[in-house]
Amino acid sequence: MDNETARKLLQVGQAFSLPGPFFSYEEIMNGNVNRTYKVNYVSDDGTGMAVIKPYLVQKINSYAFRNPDILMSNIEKVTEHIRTKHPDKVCMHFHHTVQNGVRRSYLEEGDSFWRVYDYIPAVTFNKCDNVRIIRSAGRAFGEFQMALSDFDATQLFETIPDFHNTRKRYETLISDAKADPCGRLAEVRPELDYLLSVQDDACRLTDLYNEGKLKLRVTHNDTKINNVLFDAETQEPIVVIDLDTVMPGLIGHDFGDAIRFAANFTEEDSEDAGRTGVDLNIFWAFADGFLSQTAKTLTETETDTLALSCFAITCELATRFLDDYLVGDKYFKVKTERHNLIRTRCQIALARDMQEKLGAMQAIVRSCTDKYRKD
Ligand code: GN1
Ligand code: MG
Repeated sequence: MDNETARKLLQVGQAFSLPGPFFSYEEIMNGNVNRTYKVNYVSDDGTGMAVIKPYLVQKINSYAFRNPDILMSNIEKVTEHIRTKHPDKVCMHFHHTVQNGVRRSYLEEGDSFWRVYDYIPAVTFNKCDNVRIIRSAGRAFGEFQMALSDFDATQLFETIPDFHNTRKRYETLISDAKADPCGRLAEVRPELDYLLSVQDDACRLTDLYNEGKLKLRVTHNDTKINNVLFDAETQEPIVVIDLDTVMPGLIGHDFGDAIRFAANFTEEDSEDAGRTGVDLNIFWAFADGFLSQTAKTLTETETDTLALSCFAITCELATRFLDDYLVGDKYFKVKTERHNLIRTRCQIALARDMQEKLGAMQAIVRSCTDKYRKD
């Protein structure tokens, strides 16, 4: 295991005083922004018996997250709030290191930074057509939302400013398309034209918020279902992870992003545009789980825009993938040169299908909301 990554992980583990000999690691491929490794140590179980103790070590993408201090401060406050409110539940546990005499939960090295947390044995799902699991994922994100409903949003920093400000995302795309730094614009004209043609609908949530018609809550903002850890045996949710973007936000973005990812017939970077689209069974199951927790707290405008939010967040992500393609793949990890373009096309195919199914999606949201407002 004599390679640069192993040496780096060992060095990070030492800085965080992880006990016992380090013996192996594997990269966890979930996640398009940070790099995540499961590292294995041999440790003493307290009675003198050797046990294998895994940790998660993450290299944070400092192009996306410019300020580790505010990022980790948010996460510590949020996890502390959830731990206090639900002491019986599993919560994320971050390790600390001392750097320049200061105790903190990240290690800074040049322009990159690292953090370490306990590995929680679990399974995750990228694609899943089991409606029971999808309903549980919806419930888990709904519970997460409610766990933070009494959290003082003014304590949180914006880890990525204007993260779900769809208007700003469009402005960035338009200006980068004009500059066309990599000469890729000609190739993406159809995608750009489609996104511009739906701009007002895609930005409706942002506009409603700016007009004071949608409530600011504390939201997760990155609700892919692979951010819910499940118990491998019972298939019940254990904990919601990936708290980097927990910030003040709109509930529709959490609902919409989960649907965008989970209810798509294909993976988010599928080239099979013919198959890409919303699976209404999955949509229904997720909506049912999510609304079982949140329906009673939703305003009328939130309920009315929940289905539209799926379209909005899908278009927003398409603008982000397309923009990243135009500027030369700086933000998202890419496996091939055209990966961001493939992702853009997939999100556009999904958005087109959502336009057709919007009425059905709205009817499902309405019926689940009514159901959970009754009891
Ligand atoms: C990124 O890295 P990951 O998979 O948790 C991105 C999300 C996108 C998602 C698309 C901080 O999430 O906003 O929806 O990729 N996270 C950040 O797969 O930009
Ligand atoms: Mg994430």
